Amino acid sequence: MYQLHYFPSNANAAPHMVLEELGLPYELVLVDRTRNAQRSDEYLKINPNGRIPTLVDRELVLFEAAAIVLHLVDQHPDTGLAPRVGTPERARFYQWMTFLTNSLQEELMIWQYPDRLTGDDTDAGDIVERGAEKRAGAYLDVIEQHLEANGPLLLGDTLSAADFYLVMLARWAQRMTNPPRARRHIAKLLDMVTALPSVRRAYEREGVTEDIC
Ligand SMILES: N[C@@H](CCC(=O)N[C@@H](CS)C(=O)NCC(=O)O)C(=O)O
Repeated sequence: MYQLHYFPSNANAAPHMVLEELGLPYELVLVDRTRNAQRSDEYLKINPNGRIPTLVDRELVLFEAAAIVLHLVDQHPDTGLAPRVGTPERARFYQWMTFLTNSLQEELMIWQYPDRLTGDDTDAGDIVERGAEKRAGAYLDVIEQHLEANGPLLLGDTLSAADFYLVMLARWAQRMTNPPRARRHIAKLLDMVTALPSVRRAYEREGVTEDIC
């Protein structure tokens, strides 16, 4: 039985959708951010960054949402949420996973929490509007162009864990001036993926019932 340490709609959402889609047995453990539980001594023992999520898989304790997603799909290679290792399709899967987690996710973190960069006494407005939001928007445009040419999903007609990752990030980005959903092909992907029972169940179990993305 897997244990996923989570807080509603945090970076646990994509691993959670994968657990649901694969039909794996798991237990959710709330890390109560309203009480700063992510910085408690107990939690820091399993995630020294004080960040959510963490997956416990028997002796294996794993942080970083993307690593958790990759571990889950690797453990269940026949379920089709990632192409076979060594194929060009697998390489593209790595490309999109890395782009989402390394580029888009990081930019959205700066957009959401600019004060963490500036400190208290600097106006964070410029960082958000001219910096992070603009760069995140450019990354979303790259995804949109790719989907227009090669969609409807990131790997064409084949659902992969990378699509779940995009759904998670799109929810975070809903308040952008030009949010992900404003792009036609991304909106289509979001509609397709959020219609899946696994995605609905994952968000419902986290207590998220509205505006999935
Ligand atoms: N790169 C990490 C980022 C995780 C992350 O920043 N999680 C946020 C919630 S989405 C968090 O734990 N924030 C709590 C904090 O910063 O104190 C991952 O993907 O797992």
